[in-house]
Amino acid sequence: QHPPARSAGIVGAPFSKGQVRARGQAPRALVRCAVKDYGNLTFEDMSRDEPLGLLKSVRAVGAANQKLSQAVRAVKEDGHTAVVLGGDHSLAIGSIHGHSAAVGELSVVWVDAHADINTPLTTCTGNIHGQPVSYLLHELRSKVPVLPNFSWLKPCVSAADVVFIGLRDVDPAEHYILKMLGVKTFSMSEVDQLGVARVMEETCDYLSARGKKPIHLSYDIDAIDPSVAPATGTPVVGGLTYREGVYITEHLCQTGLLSAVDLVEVNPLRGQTEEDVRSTVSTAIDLLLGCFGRVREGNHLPDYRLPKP
Ligand code: 4U7
Ligand code: MN
Ligand code: MN
Ligand code: MN
Repeated sequence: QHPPARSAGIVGAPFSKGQVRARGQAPRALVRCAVKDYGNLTFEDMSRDEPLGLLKSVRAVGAANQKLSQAVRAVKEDGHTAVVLGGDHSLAIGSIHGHSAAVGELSVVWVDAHADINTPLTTCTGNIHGQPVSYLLHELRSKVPVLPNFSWLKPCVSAADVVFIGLRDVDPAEHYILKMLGVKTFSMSEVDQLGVARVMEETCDYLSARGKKPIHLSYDIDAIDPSVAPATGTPVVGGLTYREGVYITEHLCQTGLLSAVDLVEVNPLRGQTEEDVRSTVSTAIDLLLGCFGRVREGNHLPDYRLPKP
C-alpha cells in the first residue's frame, strides 16, 4: 500500500547560539525532494547579549525562536508537514511553540542522547540547547523565569504528552525532573532491553492513550551513535544504530500523525574529516526520508507503469 500523499514545508534555521562550539550550520545540504522550500531564516546579531548568570546568548535565542515559531506556524497553516533543519536544539522552543499555535495540543517524541530539560537555574553549562523542554512544559512554568526576548513564549506541552528515546547522558537535575513529572523515557538501556520495535510500539500506545494528537518529532542527530553521525557538538558513545534511528522515523510516519519534524545538531564544522560530515549528513537525510514515507523494502510512485516492449 502507498503512504498517504504528504508535502513537506522546509524551514532552514541555521542558528547555533543555543550552544557554544564551532558555529555554522548547513541545513541546505540536507534535503532535495519535492517540497515547498520556505528558505533559510536569517537571524540578526544581537549587539548586546551579555550572559545572564550562566545563560549564554539569551536574547539571540529568544528572538530567533520567536521568528521560527511564526515560520513554523505559517508552514502548518499552509497544510504541510513542517521540517525544521537546525541549527542547535534550542530551536525546538520556537518550532514546537509554532506547531502548537497552529494545530493545538501535541504529542512530542524527543529522540536524543540528552533530555534537554535543564531549567535556566539547573543548567551547568548555560547552553540553552540543553534546556528547551523545560521552557515548553506546563508543569515547569513556575520553575522557569521569564527571560529577555522570551515574553512571547507560553508553555504549550504537557509532560504526559512527551516521550524521550535514546537517553544516555542525563544530568542529575534533569533526571530528578523526569522522575518528578513521571515523564515516559526509553533510555538506551530500554532500547537494548526491548528492542526498537517494542520501544516504538509502546511509545505510540502511550501517546495515543491520551488521544490521537499530531506528533512533533524533535530529532537530535546525537541520538545516533557517533560512529555513524560524528559531526555534532555533543556526541555521546553508545547511541542508536543507523537502523534503529531510521526505524523510529519509519514507525512514526506509519502512524499518519507526524505533523512536524526538527532535525537538529548536525554541525559540519564538528566533523574531523570529510567522511565524518558525509556520513552525518547522509544519515540525517535518511532520517528525514523515513519521516516522509521512504521504506527500505523499496518504493515506487502510485502512477508507476512498466515500460511496454
Ligand atoms: B543537545 C548538557 F551538561 N546536559 O545542559 C547541558 F551535558 O541539544 C548537554 O541535546 C546538553 O545536544 C546537550 O549543556 C544539548 C550537558
Ligand atoms: Mn538535543
Ligand atoms: Mn543531544
Ligand atoms: Mn548535541
